[in-house]
Amino acid sequence: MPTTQVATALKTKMAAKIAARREEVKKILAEHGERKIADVTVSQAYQGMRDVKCMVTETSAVDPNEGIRYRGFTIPELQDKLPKAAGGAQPLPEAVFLLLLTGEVPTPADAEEVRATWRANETLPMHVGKVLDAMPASTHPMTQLSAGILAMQTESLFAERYRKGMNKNDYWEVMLDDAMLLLARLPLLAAYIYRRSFRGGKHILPGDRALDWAANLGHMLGNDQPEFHEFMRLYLSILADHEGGNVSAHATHLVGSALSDPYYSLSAGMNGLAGPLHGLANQEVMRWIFGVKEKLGGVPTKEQLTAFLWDTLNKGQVIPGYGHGVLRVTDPRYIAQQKFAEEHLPQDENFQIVRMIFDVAPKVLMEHGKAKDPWPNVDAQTGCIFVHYGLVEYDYYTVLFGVSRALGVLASLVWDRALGLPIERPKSVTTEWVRKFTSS
Ligand code: CMX
Repeated sequence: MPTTQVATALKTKMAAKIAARREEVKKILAEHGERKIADVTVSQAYQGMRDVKCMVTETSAVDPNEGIRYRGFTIPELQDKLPKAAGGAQPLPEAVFLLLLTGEVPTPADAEEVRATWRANETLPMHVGKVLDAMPASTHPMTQLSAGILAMQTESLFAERYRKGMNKNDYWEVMLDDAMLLLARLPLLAAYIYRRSFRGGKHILPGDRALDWAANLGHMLGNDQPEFHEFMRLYLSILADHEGGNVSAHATHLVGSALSDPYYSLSAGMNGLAGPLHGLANQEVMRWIFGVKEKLGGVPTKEQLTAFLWDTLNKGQVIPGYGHGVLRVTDPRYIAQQKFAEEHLPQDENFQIVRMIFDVAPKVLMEHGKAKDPWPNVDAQTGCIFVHYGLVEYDYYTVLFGVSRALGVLASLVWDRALGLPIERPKSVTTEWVRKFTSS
């Protein structure tokens, strides 16, 4: 079994932060444990628990009018402050992981240590490929991702240590070991899925040991363009975390609360990400655009696009890439990708269409009058950029979303165990109960 000794300095730093936060939480609970932070209405109970403040996630927070902040930092601030690859302008996902874990902007040396650890531990157990190869190549890539992560559970240090008997104070440290190894393996798994599904099983070995995590994944997908590697760094950085209530984060956290190890927990989170109202929307955006182009035999006009949007709504379907459960503005993650596209692929035909959709879709959604947020979310912009770099198989996009999301949800799992958060068990009620309650 590989080791993660290089994470020793990180663990020492984390141990000090965890000790302080444990004390703080203990004090908060002793002094304010009975104070209310939310009341739950009947409609919230029936309608997705929107806005109910009922869990703690340390790594990030979303403001409806501003968007995501990782440990207090906006997306542009992350792009400005986090260490980058040599000659690059985008943050390194390695640095994002450290920031989410520690709350501190890491030094380039810190990010390099994580990069080297991940690259030194990139091995896919033999049986994982066999599990995937037993499935038809046409199996959806997200099914393969979830199954592949689950198949790797045989490697879980947490499960092994728990079975031998582990002090609960040690949970977080072993979670961190597992998270590091899982993240080291994830690009190999993701690339394996892509190459078996869309490139006839012609796999590409990991690249030069000096490559960073995102660039190496780009390489194993089959693209060595530096510009594509830069996009991979951006993409894998900005989708990592979106506070605790989104389906993938919440599912990972919930399953982890039963002390299921990170492999079980992340696999569960990926099943949630595979839903078309969540992460699968990025494939749906491109599928919708290709559908429009196919029907028209080319690029639509604004009027044609407006008609297609209405047609989608009138058929009782959603406009993929638009709307959000929390946000009420254009998603800053959309804007970050738009800026990248403006710089690197301004003339790209699909990018022009995405722009045109941005011009017309919010008006259509406002007129339609249902969506509380008529603005584009993170998934609206991604597909055209992937297509530009030759990644045309849109069914695959959510796998890359998943690789990124793993950074945030695994950092959160470490903190869940560090703070000793218990098994999650909210109370449900029946409609019968609601009827009695509302008639009293
Ligand atoms: N197209 C059509 N209708 C939409 C819509 C859209 N893009 N967004 C919301 N609506 C509708 C909802 O379906 C709902 O209709 P009903 O009242 O008939 O049920 C109504 O507007 C109110 O919904 P809401 O409160 O504004 O939105 P929710 O919090 O319920 O849902 C989301 C949020 C993201 C699921 C929704 O906006 C949607 O389906 N968007 C399209 C799919 C998408 O892009 N998802 C990706 C989100 C980002 C991510 O997680 O990756």
